[in-house]
Amino acid sequence: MKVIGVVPAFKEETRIVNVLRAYLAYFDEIVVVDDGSSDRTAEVARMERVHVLRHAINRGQGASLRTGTLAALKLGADVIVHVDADGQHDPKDLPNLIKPILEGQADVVLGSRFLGVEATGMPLLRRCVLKAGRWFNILALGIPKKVTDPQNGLRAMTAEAARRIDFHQDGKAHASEILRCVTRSGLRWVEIPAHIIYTQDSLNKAGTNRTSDAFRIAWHLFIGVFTK
Ligand SMILES: Nc1nc2c(ncn2[C@@H]2O[C@H](COP(=O)(O)OP(=O)(O)OP(=O)(O)O)[C@@H](O)[C@H]2O)c(=O)[nH]1
Ligand SMILES: [Mg+2]
Repeated sequence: MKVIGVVPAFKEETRIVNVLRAYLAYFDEIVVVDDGSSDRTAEVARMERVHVLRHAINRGQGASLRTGTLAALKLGADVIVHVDADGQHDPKDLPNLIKPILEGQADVVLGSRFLGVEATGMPLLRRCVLKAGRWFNILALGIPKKVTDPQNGLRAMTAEAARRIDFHQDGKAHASEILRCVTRSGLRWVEIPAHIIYTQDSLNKAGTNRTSDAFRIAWHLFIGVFTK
């Protein structure tokens, strides 16, 4: 089984090298998608044993994952893993994430920070926004209650599932759109506990971490998914 990691990256020049080095132990190949960063994200990533693709302009995490997933399929992946470039995921969770697929028990495996493992350093406000977001997903999008962490960026899928998951959101609303597709498509899915680490660095990242993100995501879902 060829397992390929897809790593979307936007302005991650100071973080991505260590992150990729840690991931390399778990993946056969890695596709990094530099999302039009103005810093040296692509250059530093290219020095590692990974494929680096680059968007000419910033298109968003969802668009980066779409680009990377298509590339992984072309590279012959049997299993594709979406995982962030900023060091918030714990690479040690990757074997557990991939295992249900390798054992033929699931087509899609979703990481959750709310399944018994305590997130490190998660601010209370972030926890509240994520919990409220979960109810938005349940009530407005019909995502099953069993999904505890709709906004988690850690997921693994078979190549067949990746071909079937048809998502169009370019920004962070892609996570809900993917979930909606997975839970309606007859794909076998499971959530597993996954660590998330919040550091001052991750919380300070420019252009992220705002509660207004949550409203933007809800709006994008409303116009892009809800009304479809
Ligand atoms: N913010 C942001 N991230 C992007 C974009 N394109 C790709 N990414 C990458 O997508 C991943 C997730 O982005 P983050 O901003 O860390 O989002 P998050 O982890 O869901 O939220 P935080 O808990 O606030 O860190 C990271 O690896 C980013 O580098 C983009 O346009 N904006
Ligand atoms: Mg992050």
